[in-house]
Amino acid sequence: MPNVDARPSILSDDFAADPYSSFAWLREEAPVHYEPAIDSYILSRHQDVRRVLTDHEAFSTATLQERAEPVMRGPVLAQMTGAEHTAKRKIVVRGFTGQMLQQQIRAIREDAAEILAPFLARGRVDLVNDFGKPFAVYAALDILGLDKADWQQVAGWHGGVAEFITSLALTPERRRHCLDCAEQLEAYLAPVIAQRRREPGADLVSQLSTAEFDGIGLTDRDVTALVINVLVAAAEPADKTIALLFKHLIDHPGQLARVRQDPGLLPAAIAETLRYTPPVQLIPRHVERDAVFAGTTIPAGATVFGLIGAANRDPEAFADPDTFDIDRPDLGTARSFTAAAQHLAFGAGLHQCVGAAFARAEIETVAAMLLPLFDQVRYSPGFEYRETGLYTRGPASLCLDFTPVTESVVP
Ligand code: 2IO
Repeated sequence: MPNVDARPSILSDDFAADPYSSFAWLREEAPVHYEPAIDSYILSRHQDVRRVLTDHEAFSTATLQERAEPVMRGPVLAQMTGAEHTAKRKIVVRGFTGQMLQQQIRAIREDAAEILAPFLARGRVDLVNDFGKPFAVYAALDILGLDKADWQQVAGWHGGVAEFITSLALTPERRRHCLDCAEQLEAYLAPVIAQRRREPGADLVSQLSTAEFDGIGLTDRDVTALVINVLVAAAEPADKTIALLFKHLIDHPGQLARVRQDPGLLPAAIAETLRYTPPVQLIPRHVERDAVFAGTTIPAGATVFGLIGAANRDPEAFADPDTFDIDRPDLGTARSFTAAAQHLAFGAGLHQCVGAAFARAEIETVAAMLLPLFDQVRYSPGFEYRETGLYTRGPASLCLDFTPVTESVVP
C-alpha cells in the first residue's frame, strides 16, 4: 500500500492556504490524483488539462447539470453543443465585442472613477472589497443593461450563485441559501426580460430576449440562464484578477515601474497574471469514455477536474514557471486572449471563455486608470496577504496606501 497520508489532498487546509506549493508534487508524483471525498480525479499537467478541455468526444460539460443548472435556472452556454451552441455563443459574443465593447469601456471608466472617488483623498483603498467587488458587479450589469441602482442586491444573489458553483462540498444549509439567492435573482430578472421583449434596447438582455434560433425565440428560462451565466462569469473573476495583477506588480517593483512608464506593457502584465495565478483554478468535465493518462485509466462516468493553476506552472509548458515575468517569451501576449493562448486561464477548446476579449479590455482600462495613482503604492501598515478559494481563487483583501490625490482620475 502506498502511504496515502503523504498525498496532499486538494481539500486539505494546507492546500487551501497555498495550492501553488503542491502543484509540482501533483504534476510529478500524482498526475492522476483521485480525491475520494468528492469522488473525482484531478489532472495537473499542462498537456493533460488541455486534452480534457479540447477532446470534446471523451470529456463533456455534462457536470454542469448538477454543478450549475440548479442556480443558473436553466442551461448555460458551456453545456450546449453543436449548432445550438454555435448560434447562442454568437449572440453572447456580439453583446460584448465591437461597437458594444467601445460603449462598455466608456461605462467601465465611469464606474471605476465613481467607486474609487471616496478613496482618493484618503490615499488608502482595499482593492478587493472597496473597489474590485463593486466594480466587477457594475461592469457585469453594464454588459447586461441591468439597473446599477440595484447592484448591492444583485451582488448578494451573485454571491450565493457563485458559492454553489465553486464549492466542492456544500452543507444543506448553504445549499438552501444558494438556491434561495438563485430563485430571488430569477424573480428579479423576470419582469426585466418581459419589458425587454416589448421594448428591446442595445443591451445583452434585450438581444437574448429577442434572438431567434431556427426561427424560435429563447424561452424565459433560456434567457434567465444565459443572463445569470454572463453575470457570474463576468463578475466572479474580475476583482480577483485586478487585485492579483497589482499584487504581483507591487511585489516586483522593477516590473511595476516599467508598466507605469509604458502602459503598453499592460496586456503582457495581465496575461502573465492570468498564467501565474489564474482566478479560475479548475474546470470540471464528465468522462464520456475510458481515458488513459500517465498509464492510469479514468473510467467513463467519472468526474475529472483540470487544475488550471497547476497546468499554468508546468515546466513542460513554461520556462521557470514559478517566476512572474511580464517579458517571458513563451507566453505570447498577443495570443494570450485568443484561442491560441498557451496559458489555460480562459480554458481551451469549443467552450473557451467567450468573454476573454472583454476581460482584457476591462482589466486594461481599470489598470491604466489606477497606475498613475500608484507612484508610491505600498501595502498598508499591518496588512497581511491571504488568498481564499479553490475553484475561483483570489486575495481576501489587498489594502494599499498611495499618495492622496484631490483631482479626478478621469482625464
Ligand atoms: C458559470 C466559474 C466564474 C463560465 C459557469 C457555470 C460556467 C463557466 C467557468 C467560468 C468561470 C466561472 N465556467 N465561466 O469556469 O461561464
